[in-house]
Amino acid sequence: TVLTALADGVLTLTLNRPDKLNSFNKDMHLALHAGLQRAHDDAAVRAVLLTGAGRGFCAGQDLGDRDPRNGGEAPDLGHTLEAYYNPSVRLIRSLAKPVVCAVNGVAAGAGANIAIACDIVLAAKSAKFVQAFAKIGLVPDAGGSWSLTRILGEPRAKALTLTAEPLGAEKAAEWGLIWKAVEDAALMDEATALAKSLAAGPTLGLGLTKQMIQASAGNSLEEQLDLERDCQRRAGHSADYAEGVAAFLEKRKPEFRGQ
Ligand code: LHQ
Repeated sequence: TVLTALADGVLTLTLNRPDKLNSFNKDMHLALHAGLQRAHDDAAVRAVLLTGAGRGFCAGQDLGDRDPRNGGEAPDLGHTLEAYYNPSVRLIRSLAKPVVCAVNGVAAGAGANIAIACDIVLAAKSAKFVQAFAKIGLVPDAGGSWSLTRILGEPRAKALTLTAEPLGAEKAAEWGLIWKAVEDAALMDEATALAKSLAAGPTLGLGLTKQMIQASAGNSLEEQLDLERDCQRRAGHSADYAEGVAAFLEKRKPEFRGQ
């Protein structure tokens, strides 16, 4: 349900239930957790590329998987979030390595919000982001109520989630929700090249940079200045810093080893 491939330091995770627009069932959740956990544990992984197989990126929860019309006790969706969606968001945000997301087609419900949780999001121009929850009587999840509000502000976050109106990739880029909208045919090449170049970067410093930017939302300027001091101290002791400066002075390309 998730294809995994490691090349050039990039762990590519491809959501792979294309006939269901890569909507989540339990297997796909567990496979995504395993892939992201590997990215945490394996030093050979220096960047992650998340994408979807077929014409969609991810349509959120597989609505056929736990059809409430089937009777029995209503499933506890709070448990579904705690056991399956929240760990994915936490694994992406806490990973001290860059996560690139290539949104190859529609991203709906939790699928949209998992994309937005990634560090750099590229989307095919034909892709759409749909906060589909209101259409089925649910509320935004997978961190969407937090990230949409922080990125877009209340007016746009509320309009998107209350109306479930699709947001096209180009508008999403214009609004700053994603990094770039690219021609459909160029998406995978561009996203792979970006992930590769990040994987060849100073991984320790990139990981600290990611954590600092994420921490800033809850910090005062004073706290953030302290955090910058502490992180710069760590980066300043890294082999990649020594290499970066040496390469600059020797007018050559640095060879970062991620340490
Ligand atoms: C699907 C799905 C899908 C199954 C398309 N499931 N088959 C958390 C906690 C626990 C439970 C509940 O949820 C959550 C978080 C959530 O993510 S809630 C939001 C769940 N997602 C949605 O409500 C989105 C539902 N899908 C759609 O609105 C549309 O399919 C979108 C806008 C994604 C794409 O529209 P189209 O491009 O027109 O494609 P389509 O609707 O024709 O879908 C293609 C096929 O994929 C189709 O199957 P079929 O056999 O007819 O070809 C759909 O039934 C299937 N599919 N989404 N979530």
